[in-house]
Amino acid sequence: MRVPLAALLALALPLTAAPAAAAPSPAAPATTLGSVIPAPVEVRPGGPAFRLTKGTVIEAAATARTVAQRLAEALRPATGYPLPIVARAPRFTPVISLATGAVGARLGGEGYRLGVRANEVDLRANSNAGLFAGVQTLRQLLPAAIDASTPRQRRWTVPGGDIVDYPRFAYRGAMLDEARHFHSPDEIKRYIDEISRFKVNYLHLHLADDQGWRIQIDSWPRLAQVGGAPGTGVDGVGGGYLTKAQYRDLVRYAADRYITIVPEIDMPGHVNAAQVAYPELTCDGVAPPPRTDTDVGYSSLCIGKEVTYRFVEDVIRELAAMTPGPYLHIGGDEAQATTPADYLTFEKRVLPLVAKYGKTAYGWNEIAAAPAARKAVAQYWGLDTSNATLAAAVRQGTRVVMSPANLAYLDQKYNPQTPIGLDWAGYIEVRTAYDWDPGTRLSDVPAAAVLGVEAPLWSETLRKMADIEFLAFPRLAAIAELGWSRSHDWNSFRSRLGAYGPRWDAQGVNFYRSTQIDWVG
Ligand code: IFG
Repeated sequence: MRVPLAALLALALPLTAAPAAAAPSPAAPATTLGSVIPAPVEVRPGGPAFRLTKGTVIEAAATARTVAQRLAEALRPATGYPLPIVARAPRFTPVISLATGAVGARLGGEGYRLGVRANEVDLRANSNAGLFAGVQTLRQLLPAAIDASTPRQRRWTVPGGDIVDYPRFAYRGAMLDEARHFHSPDEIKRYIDEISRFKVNYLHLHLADDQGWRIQIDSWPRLAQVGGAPGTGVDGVGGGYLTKAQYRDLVRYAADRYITIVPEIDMPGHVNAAQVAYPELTCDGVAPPPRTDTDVGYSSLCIGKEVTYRFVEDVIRELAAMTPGPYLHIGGDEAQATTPADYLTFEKRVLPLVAKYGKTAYGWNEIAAAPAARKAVAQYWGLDTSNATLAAAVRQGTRVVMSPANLAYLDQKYNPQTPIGLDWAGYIEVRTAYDWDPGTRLSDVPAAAVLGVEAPLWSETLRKMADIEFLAFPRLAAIAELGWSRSHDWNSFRSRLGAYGPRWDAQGVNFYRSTQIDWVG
């Protein structure tokens, strides 16, 4: 029986015209291209959505493989898809392509270009750090359920269009106080995972204080053995310390997420734990009683004794040897038990020791009084909008990281009803944490001298991971936007934050549902 040609052509056409497995047109994407925290520089929505399917591959050159691994780890649990990482995707295969190359000097080392098409997500950057930043954005463009830890049956769409993005400030930090309460390496790693989503790139660890010493130092072994013993946290809980192996593992874990660790040993004040372990570090040679209360400003190294400087140099040397990052933080705050003249003597001898071991000195803004601080970074934690001593040091070359305690201290309560946290700097709701500019906060410090911003989380009232998360989120997201984005719009931020809530729910993050935000879901 002859089949009319027209009938044959009608049969043949669909087989030849359609590309392989053209996906049915996906439902409207669950997110919009601009709903990203921190806000990207340029967002141009348009074109068809990309749909992640079990056939999707991740294409990455060998040099971008570690970032591709991070992406695969992020997408596999909730999708259950294999998402193989390949050097070259087969033709007509839905692909997420990661590649470094010259994508424009204005993007710098952390910027990226993200293009979303029907069958391809194209992520380009000058370096892997930029690709990693782009991956964090891509994660937020997928439905919130992508952060679930077990497979969900749903469409995984990414809205079509283009994003070009790069940071305002080079230093976008978080700080975790390990001394008042010791948080385990796994808790620190979880915090690293969570802050890396907001393109934070420094994690400052406060490793010693009056209550406890939290890092192994071989040349002074009793520091960790005694200062890190059980019962050395506030209220006698939260003892412990990081071995060098654990510290190095954290440095690597953070680096794999493009976060640099900044260790801090606070001196010449906040040293009671060191003096309990080594009484020779006091002026009278008598060990002070261990302290588990939350007073500050009562301890000081003995500025006139040479053993003090052997101790300081040994600690700096060992910290520098296990810290690839550029900064060593030597504290310098609340040295009420050190005379002003002794403080200057101490900083004059100690600040140059940091440089001797190849690092840039970093300290709380009180160090600005010392002439040697002109090559250092000062972390401003004051409540005021000017600081003459810091401004004078800046004129000599000091650079500044902004951590105003009344705006960026995540250990401050949200409001009087907040069950944990402190309130000496005032209540900090989400909008308070968002509505300021790190570049102009200090009227006598020019924006050009500001390296960036950091959100400290002191741990006097923290006991577990849920406490860290409750105080850190959502305000860390606000500070992270101040560090990364040039745009600043509270209504836009509060809307994007409301849409972010389901992601913290999907991750099991114990965030604070501020009444200032319309939380989705
Ligand atoms: N100030 C102290 C911290 C901590 C903090 C709690 C600085 C630089 C109050 N110093 O902040 O040790 O106790 O909010």
